[in-house]
Amino acid sequence: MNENVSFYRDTWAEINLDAIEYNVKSMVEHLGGEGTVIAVVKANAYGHGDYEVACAALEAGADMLAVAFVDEAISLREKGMKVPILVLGASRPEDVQVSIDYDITLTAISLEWVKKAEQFAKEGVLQFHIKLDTGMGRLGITEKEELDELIQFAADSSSLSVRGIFTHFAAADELESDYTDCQFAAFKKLLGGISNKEWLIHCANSAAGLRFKDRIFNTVRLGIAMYGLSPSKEMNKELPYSLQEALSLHTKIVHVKKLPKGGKVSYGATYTAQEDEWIGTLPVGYADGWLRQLKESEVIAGGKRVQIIGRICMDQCMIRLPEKMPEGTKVTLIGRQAEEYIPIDEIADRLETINYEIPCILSARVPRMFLRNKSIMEVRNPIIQSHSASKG
Ligand code: PMH
Repeated sequence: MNENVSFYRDTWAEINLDAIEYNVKSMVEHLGGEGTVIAVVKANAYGHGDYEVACAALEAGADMLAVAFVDEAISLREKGMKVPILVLGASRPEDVQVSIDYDITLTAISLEWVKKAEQFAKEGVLQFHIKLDTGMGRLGITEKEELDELIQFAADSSSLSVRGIFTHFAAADELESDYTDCQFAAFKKLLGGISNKEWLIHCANSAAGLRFKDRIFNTVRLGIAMYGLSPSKEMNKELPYSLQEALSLHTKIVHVKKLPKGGKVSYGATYTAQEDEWIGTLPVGYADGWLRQLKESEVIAGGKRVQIIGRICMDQCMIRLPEKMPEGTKVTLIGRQAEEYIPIDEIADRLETINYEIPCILSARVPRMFLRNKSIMEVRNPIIQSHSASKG
């Protein structure tokens, strides 16, 4: 490991910032002037690393960021982020003043919320976008009357400023569904009569941005496709440009031993060697997000696919080696090694979930290494609070 790198274990995630840039640029080019890009970097940029991903996305042409919670927006501001940040989730009206202080744009989910928010805006002006619920059934206004009253209330207030209006699609990644058409129609109907040219009007997530570029209004809220993952498996067949997966996960064999025929491995002693076998121990386990259901899944060691055997422990798991391999051999759990490739979708399939969940569940204990031009630009290791730049 590079001696400047600030972590002290042999498990790390690599985030290829060139891939993030490529994915954002591709969307910007795909839209071709039809709209701009808001980079969705909530949940620590879907587990990738919020600040570094945000910088790469902005360099590639995104002009705004979106997160889920005020804490996430403050965290970005504290790291020096200056561009507009939209909080997509429902914020507490009590947190309006801190949001004004940090120049954070909130989401108004109802007239009642706006009235309460105004009471907490003691100094300065709260900027917000209005959320419309057109069929997601999660947050937002459904009735035109409430929307009109909200807009009037904000116009009459010196401490409130509407900056945009948006909705969210529930099924834009489903090729056979016409649900998005219904949501588009409901959105347009609610927008009817709104003519404020300064507002950002937006509805598209990655799936809608990729599929319906002529119907995105002003901007796309780009999440999963920025990380190089397809919004759904079926969309893989119809992508307007190829995506580059940004995250890979690696570890190293820390111990190698010969297990005699009949020998057992891990908790419950559930694995029995069928013959004399070489076993490698990896310093990665379920506390890192490498969940127990991944038992018997494959990883790449020495360029070959090998199998995890026995139960995955909190901090470690074991693999069966085709032959003796040296301790320190690099093992890839997600990504490419030699001719082999384990995409995030493969892990998602194993866990019977969607690709979104996989990078999100990699815990803070896994250091994130940020790469540009294949060399290390920075390492983030929250558990020892280091945020130091180190040139690789
Ligand atoms: N806008 C909102 C309001 C979102 O909640 C999300 C993702 C996005 C945009 C980006 O979507 P994309 O990643 O499909 O491009 N939200 C979620 C969610 O709540 N669960 O999974 C993804």
